[in-house]
Amino acid sequence: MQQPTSPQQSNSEAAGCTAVRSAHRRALRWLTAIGAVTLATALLADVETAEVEIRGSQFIPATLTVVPGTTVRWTNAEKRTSHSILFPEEGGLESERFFPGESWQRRFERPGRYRYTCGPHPEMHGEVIVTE
Ligand SMILES: [Cu+2]
Repeated sequence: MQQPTSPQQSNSEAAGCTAVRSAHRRALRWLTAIGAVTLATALLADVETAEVEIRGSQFIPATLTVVPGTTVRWTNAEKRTSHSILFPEEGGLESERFFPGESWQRRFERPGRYRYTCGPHPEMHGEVIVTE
């Protein structure tokens, strides 16, 4: 076995330095990837969920326009009144009654106009418009 000569030592120091640099590059790639995933998740969350608040026996906003694939979430922001979401034009599809602080959601896949009301309060009206 030969002892390493001094040029070889210098090579291995250079290799060590390269290893540190590539570790930094790997870490940077990871951070970039994590950042991209976080950003994409935030953007998707914005695109995919739309909120309607129920307050004072009104749907706010009463008309909501969304893109296909959006989930609409209705949240009951009343003090003590329960409500439901009823779609009379779809065979009376209706949510359960939900109470203050609770919510109900439905995903809309197909373009169209979805008028709805509230089971116990037929004077309440709202609509979801799903664009093409
Ligand atoms: Cu109601």
